[in-house]
Amino acid sequence: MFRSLAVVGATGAVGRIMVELLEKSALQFENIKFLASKRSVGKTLTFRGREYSVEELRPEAFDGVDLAVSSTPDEVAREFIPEAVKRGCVVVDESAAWRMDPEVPLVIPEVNPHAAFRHKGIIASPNCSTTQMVVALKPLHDYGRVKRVVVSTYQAASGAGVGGTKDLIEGTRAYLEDRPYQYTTFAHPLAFNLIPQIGSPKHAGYTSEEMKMVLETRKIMEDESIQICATCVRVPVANSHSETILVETEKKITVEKARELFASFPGIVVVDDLPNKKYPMPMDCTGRDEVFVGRIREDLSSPNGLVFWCVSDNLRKGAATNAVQIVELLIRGRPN
Ligand code: 11C
Repeated sequence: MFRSLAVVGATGAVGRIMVELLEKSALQFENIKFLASKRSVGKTLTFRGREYSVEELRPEAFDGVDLAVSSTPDEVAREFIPEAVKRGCVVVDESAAWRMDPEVPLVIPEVNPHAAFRHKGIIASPNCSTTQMVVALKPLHDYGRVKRVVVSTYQAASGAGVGGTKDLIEGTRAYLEDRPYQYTTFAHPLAFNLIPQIGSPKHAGYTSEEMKMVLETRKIMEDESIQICATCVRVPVANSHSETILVETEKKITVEKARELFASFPGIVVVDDLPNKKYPMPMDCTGRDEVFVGRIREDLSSPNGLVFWCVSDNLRKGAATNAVQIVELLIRGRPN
């Protein structure tokens, strides 16, 4: 039974959306508390008509808390989550700290809900660019078995946090006014530019973000044989990540079949009408909880290849929405 809930990182970009989603949900808790770093202590926030003071994130804050949703930097998650678990709290964690730990399930409720119930105190929510791709791949995999994926991402500034959004806005303004701007979050100007590096160099010339897409996808899909080649690029878009996904399957999937598979999968919206200029775009997907797909077409260069465009709000399904859906799943109970 989960009677009390803590929202960790409640004042951050993802945390605020988690609070908003929890407020709108049907979930009921006897007690709820909002935790954040020392900097935010004393701030107040309103939840279902009541005002709460933000409390400091420290080990004792988890005493008597049954369940927590957490969005913090990785090093904070590494330090505090074991303290929460030690106190009997189950933590749904948005950070990358615990995702690849073999003891920790990595869960997207539409894709691998069963895994959540194998938890030993921590359930991880995937990286935003991984989540939207895996939601889109799942119905194709179930029908035709995915063998290989080539993905290029077009990732929004908000993926790098509030500093990323500020850099994009201030950098754009400075560029238009022909004055210098010192970027604080990005290593290069983002306004009117593209940066083909997200994360740090990780493996064989791939970045940490690209390797997350490879390793997290295999873990969630429970299929180590899926071959994935990812290139992750930061683009001057405020919010919502976009991806071009080329997928090769064992069994051929026609465009009509793919449309049918996508349309009947929970959490996917198909927007695919090229002659009428209709396809998902980051501006239209921001503030939405679903994964949008369009530009669905056969790969003319391989027999069983399918290529499509995929957009999703990285702060929502890529983070807050998925975490709150995991909470709902835990409370609903194991699927049959
Ligand atoms: C970005 N995907 O867009 C990253 C942000 O592992 O949760 C999220 C990093 C993560 O920069």
